[in-house]
Amino acid sequence: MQIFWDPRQLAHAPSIEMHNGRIEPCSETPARAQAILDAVGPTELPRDQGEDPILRVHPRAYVDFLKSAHDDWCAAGRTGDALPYAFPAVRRRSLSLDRIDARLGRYAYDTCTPIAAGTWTSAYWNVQTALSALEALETDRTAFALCRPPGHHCGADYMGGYCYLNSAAVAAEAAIAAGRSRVAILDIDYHHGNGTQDIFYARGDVLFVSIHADPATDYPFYWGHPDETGEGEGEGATLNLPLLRGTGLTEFERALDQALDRIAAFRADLLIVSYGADTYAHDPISHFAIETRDYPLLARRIACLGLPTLVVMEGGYALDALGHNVAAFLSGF
Ligand code: OKP
Ligand code: ZN
Repeated sequence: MQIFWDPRQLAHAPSIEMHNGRIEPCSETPARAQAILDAVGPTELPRDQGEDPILRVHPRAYVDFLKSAHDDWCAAGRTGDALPYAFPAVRRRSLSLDRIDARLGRYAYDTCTPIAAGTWTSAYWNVQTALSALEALETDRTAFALCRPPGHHCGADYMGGYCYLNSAAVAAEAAIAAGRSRVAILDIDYHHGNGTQDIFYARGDVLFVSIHADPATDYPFYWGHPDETGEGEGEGATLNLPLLRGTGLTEFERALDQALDRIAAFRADLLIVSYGADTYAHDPISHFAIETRDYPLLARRIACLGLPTLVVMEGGYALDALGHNVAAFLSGF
């Protein structure tokens, strides 16, 4: 299986995030990518397809914000990572404000998502990595995009949950632009992929199915509930399968079978898997009980769909096991 990765994805090296109201070291670090690289073997560089594919998902104003936010933060006399602290939750209207603090709050929904000097560079190459892995499906059945930082929490015009550009969504749109007509996205990160869900919520040609920790107890709380089923043309094209903390292989497989049944019924011509290894039993920020030996079993079930499959990396924070978990998952295809 071809694996795509660009070393410029290491440029994003934030040092802090807010967690439970306290400033803590950021969990989403370059070391994550290094751990995966050490375990999966040789990788290929992506081809640069420019900003056009990104702009099919993310508006120009948001892209420009991401590009300049850290410089604007420094120009305002700040040091370190840029973080938002004020959000337009009340009587939202489209104001165009210059002040960096106002723009950070406008384009974010949480305080876990710092902008450091290399954030744009990494997010940009992380999307190119996904796009090149998608192209590899012209000759191969499966391809892996070692995306980092992750993407599934960010929507069209907001960042959140360590995510800045949504690689799975950009890849889905690129596939449709290249002639695919029905794309299924299966999100099996521990956390609900609220950004991806939001981007395709009203779309009937992109099915979004997610297995994740119940948002009643876990981030991102406000999305990922079973009554979110899509709207308009997209009614019925969103399926959320939340699971309790402590879920292990048996329960996870039961949900996965439900997810795969729905994908088969949708008659997708492409599958994108948003894969998070934070379902791992010993993940430091998550609470499922999947073991390394379980990942090939999950992948094998997914492979049984017989669809061209792009696997995009999302979360996974147990640095000592992350590489083994990713390699184990890929070995099942
Ligand atoms: C991103 B992905 C822990 C804060 C947790 C953010 C979780 C984002 C997960 N210090 N809040 O889905 O793995
Ligand atoms: Zn996650």
